[in-house]
Amino acid sequence: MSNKDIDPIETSEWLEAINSVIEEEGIDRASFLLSKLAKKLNQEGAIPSYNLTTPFKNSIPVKEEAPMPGDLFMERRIRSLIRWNALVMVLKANMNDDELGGHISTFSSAATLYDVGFNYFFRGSNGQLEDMVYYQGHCSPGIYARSYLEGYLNEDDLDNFRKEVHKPGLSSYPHPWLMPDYWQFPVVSMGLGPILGIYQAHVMRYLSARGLVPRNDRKVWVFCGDGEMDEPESKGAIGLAGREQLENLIFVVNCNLQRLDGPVRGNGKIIQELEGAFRGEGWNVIKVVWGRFWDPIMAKDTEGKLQDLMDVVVDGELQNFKAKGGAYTRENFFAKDPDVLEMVKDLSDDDIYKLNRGGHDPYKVYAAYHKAVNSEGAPTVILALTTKGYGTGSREADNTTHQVKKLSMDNIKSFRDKFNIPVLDSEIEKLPYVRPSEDSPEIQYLKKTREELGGYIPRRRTASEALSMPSTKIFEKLYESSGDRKISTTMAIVRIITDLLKDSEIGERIVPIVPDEARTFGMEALFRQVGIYSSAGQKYEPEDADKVMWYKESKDGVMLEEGITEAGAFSAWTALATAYSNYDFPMIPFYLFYSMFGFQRVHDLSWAAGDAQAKGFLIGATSGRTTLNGEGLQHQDGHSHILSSTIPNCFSYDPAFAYEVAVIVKNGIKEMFVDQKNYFYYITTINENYSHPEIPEGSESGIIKGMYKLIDNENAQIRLLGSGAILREAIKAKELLEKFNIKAEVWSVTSFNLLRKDGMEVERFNQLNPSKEPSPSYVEQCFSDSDIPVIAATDYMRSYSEQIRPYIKSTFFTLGTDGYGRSDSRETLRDFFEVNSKSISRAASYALYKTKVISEDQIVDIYKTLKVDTTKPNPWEV
Ligand SMILES: Cc1ncc(C[n+]2csc(CCOP(=O)(O)OP(=O)(O)O)c2C)c(N)n1
Ligand SMILES: [Mg+2]
Repeated sequence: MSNKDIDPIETSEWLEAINSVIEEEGIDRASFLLSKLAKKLNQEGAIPSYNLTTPFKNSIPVKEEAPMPGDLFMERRIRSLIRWNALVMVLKANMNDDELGGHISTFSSAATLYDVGFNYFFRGSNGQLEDMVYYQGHCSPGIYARSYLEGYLNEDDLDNFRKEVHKPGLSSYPHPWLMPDYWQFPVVSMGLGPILGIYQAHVMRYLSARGLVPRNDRKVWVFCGDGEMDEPESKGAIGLAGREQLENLIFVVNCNLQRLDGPVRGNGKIIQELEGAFRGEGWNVIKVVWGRFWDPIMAKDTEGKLQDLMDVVVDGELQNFKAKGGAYTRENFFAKDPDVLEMVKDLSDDDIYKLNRGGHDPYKVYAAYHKAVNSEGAPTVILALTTKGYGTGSREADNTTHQVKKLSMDNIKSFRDKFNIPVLDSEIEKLPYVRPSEDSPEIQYLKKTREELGGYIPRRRTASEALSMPSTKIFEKLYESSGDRKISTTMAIVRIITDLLKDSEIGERIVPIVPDEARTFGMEALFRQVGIYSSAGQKYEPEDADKVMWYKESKDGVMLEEGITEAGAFSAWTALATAYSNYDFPMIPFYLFYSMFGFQRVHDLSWAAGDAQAKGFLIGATSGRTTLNGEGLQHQDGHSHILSSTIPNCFSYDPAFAYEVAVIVKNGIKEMFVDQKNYFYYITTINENYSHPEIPEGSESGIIKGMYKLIDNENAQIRLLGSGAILREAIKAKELLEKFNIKAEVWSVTSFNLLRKDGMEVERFNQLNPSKEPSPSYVEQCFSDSDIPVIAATDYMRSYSEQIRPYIKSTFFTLGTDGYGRSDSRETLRDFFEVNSKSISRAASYALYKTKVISEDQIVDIYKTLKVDTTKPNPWEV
């Protein structure tokens, strides 16, 4: 399309026509007509050229702004005190050499955005479910400062900002693990807040659609930085929010135009860019660009010349206008067009500098929030223009402002003066916190606003309902031998989940979650049995409607089939795994995924789930480097148990038999949902089919603790430890060794991670109590009857089983799958990685040779029979 106007008269006739429609019939009618015209153009083959962005100005025209009902001046006084106390707590934390850090500039740019929310919108939890607010992590000082004015925190608390080891301390950022009755959502790792918030809103609607937790008009507010929006997680799920029309979701992006090192989009416009991205995904976009001091100037802009300048100015320059002041702005912005310069001729340089940005104007922010909470049919994003380091004098909008932790006395005084803080020059060096007396109008106003909104936030619910145990039959079925029937442990877990879904006690709490892998795990029967949740129901006849296991989507479906997004599915799991706290309604989510695409893919989210005190099951289905055999290097996981072990409250298991899976899940439900411990479980299951024995008597406690003796052997000379898929190789090795007259016993290790935890605890206890008789670790207890050599083999890297070395007093060798995976048969892969029965036998005979149980002739003979290739390169060779 050419931009050249070849017939200006005709153009003005069209413009007049549309103007008269706007005036006489309104903007909606005008938009309708234009969309009809656009459709016609499309039919003729034109590609629409109108873009997704609107001019760089406020989305809400002045005449349509909802008026803010409260006391502007009172609120400014309160907000100023919050600003001051937030500043002081960071300055104090950095007065000595501790270098505790903290941030001043982030909250100073966001204070109004939060304040308007706290004063008018964020609902508390008195008698209702509170709004969920994902605060931007670096704003924490401002949130603490408000809680201080509210009387929840005291000066000692503020003085202990970032001094958490000796309580009471305030955590650097929002961490429910560290402040369990305060913060609800761990967010400070950029991008996690946005994706977790989106799936929270999605889960809220899911719970309500199933009739479990009524949604009412509860909202999820997600506050984030404009730099943060570059994280793939931040924007990665906005399509889901648009598609699912999550009107319960409000994003507030604080567009202060800067991130840590410099401008977010020096050469562009982040607000415009985000507007296009969000609008394209079906969101309501509300831009809050200019504050009300601009209104009279904008009113003069009848020809759109000022708007033209606003539309082309880049963010790097906008930053300069705040960093360099009014004279600079007059010269480098307004003076670009003489007519625009004329519009500000009556303003002093100082007046120009004070032309406020939308995100610092409570009226504009109120109008935006008001529109957002009353919008229907789509999520809303508010893009608010602010200034980073607002109020910090010469540090305002400077490129280093993010990391400012100390301010010069001049800057502190200018901050005090700007916000009229009642601190005298004689006191200011001491940096006093300021809290008016309890009966002061400020504190009374503050308390009243929160009372009207239903109480204080943030607060995290720590107590929740204890669930009852499901029918034990569900688990006991798997305690029996499978006989000749060959099944996989993945099938076993799916059977448990299927039965749990039908359980009369806790059936409704069970949620299977998959990222498009249900068929891989043999879960397709659940499609029809419980349905897949879709807010739209099913508007089409599924292709397989005539089949038994047809693809059923429904509005009250139970299963969450999130599509190919492990980060998204994990975020949904996190929302359900914390439902006991955030919805006061415990849910039991089972998230099944390829184990390689679990922790390795989304470890930061898993870490945050631990912080959030999530409870539920993560199932690394089709796991094991040699067990998921045909999929090759990127799929074959040999380290997820190492990764899971890094999360303190994650209990991980690598079971081999169906009864082990059953015991572990039963115990997990008991621990997490009946005894209410804040753990979550990671269980690897495999897709290798074999027959399963019945549960050995008395093995339950060992299965739970991490190890039990599976095959006893009187006068055994060696112990073989096997785990998951490789346990059966250990059993075969026992039989192989018998051929060489070597007697072995076999142990099933369900969790080397738990054995290590136990060992560490016991070791520490012994160190702390030198005069007491040393206690044995669980491993030592198990092996106390003899000190024969031990061989451990797993489908994971050697470091997984190496963890128990300190607790084994005899000769100990480990075998594992170090190195990159590759495709081949299981048999070949186990030979290649040296975790098969032959390799276990090799290690066992070597251990016996080293301990002089067998002679050199014997070992030579054994190696020959086993066909040990001494020239084979090691599998982890690089
Ligand atoms: C995943 C992750 N990467 C890096 C950081 C370090 N970091 C903390 S704040 C920040 C800049 C934030 O900029 P922005 O999102 O614009 O927030 P602002 O402080 O400007 O409001 C960075 C890079 C982090 N917290 N998380
Ligand atoms: Mg920023």
